[in-house]
Amino acid sequence: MLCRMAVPDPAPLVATPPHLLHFRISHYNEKVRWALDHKRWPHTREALTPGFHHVRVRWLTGQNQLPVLILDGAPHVGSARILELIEARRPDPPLFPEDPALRRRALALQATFDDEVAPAVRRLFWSTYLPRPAHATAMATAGASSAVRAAFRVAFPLMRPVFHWNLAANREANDAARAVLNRAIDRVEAEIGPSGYLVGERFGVADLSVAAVMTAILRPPEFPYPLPEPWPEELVDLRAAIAARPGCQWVFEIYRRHRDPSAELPRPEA
Ligand SMILES: N[C@@H](CCC(=O)N[C@@H](CS)C(=O)NCC(=O)O)C(=O)O
Repeated sequence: MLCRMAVPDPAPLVATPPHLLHFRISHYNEKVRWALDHKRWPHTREALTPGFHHVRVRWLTGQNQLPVLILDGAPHVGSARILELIEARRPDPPLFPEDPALRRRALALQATFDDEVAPAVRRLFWSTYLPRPAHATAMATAGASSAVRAAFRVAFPLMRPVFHWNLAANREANDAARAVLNRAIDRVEAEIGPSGYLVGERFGVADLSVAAVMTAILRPPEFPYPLPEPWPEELVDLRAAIAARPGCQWVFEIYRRHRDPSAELPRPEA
């Protein structure tokens, strides 16, 4: 008699690529894009519009912030956590130092720039746009459809108080943010080692995180989503006032040498 054995379904041969929900302009989002690109990990991206993203992101993750990386159907939030996941799933080329002491230093630098510097530079960046509806619309909706651009322009006066509140953007806070920016540049200058990197002998998570956070103001030419022209005058002045400092020149150099080309896949037509 012929026995029929139950044969399990074969595992799918092609895994679904990671899917990134992101804001094009954002430094936290740039950390994740850069890590995916550095690992040559093909992925899809979906750019959302600040202010219009809430329903989708809250429904998906229970919180409001991007980046969100969807891996095997599960959404992950927090750029530092996402970088860890990317490293675990795609170890080569490594971004995290193997040596535990170097790894701790690299992660501590990342945490300082994520938690203290990134909110301050974001406040400075947005403060130059909030008084200018046309500039803000062009910046926030770059790459979006004309319907989204028109809706943002109409909704901007209503959303502006929310942006102000979310960013805590006022004169005193902006002065404090400027001081944070100057201290951040001092810190970069103090941390650059003889290798030219912040931690150890090779490019890694500290360099990527610090340089990505500083793009909020520095906007190196290799940043994958250039700001629409013209920029607000205050942003031009702010960048010009710091760009020649060695810490900022280091950011430009890291971008020139290490900002890998995009590993984004074309998205299938909806
Ligand atoms: N700690 C988070 C911060 C992410 C974050 O602040 N994202 C901002 C964009 S720069 C955001 O999504 N803001 C929208 C909101 O708060 O509604 C990370 O590292 O990913």
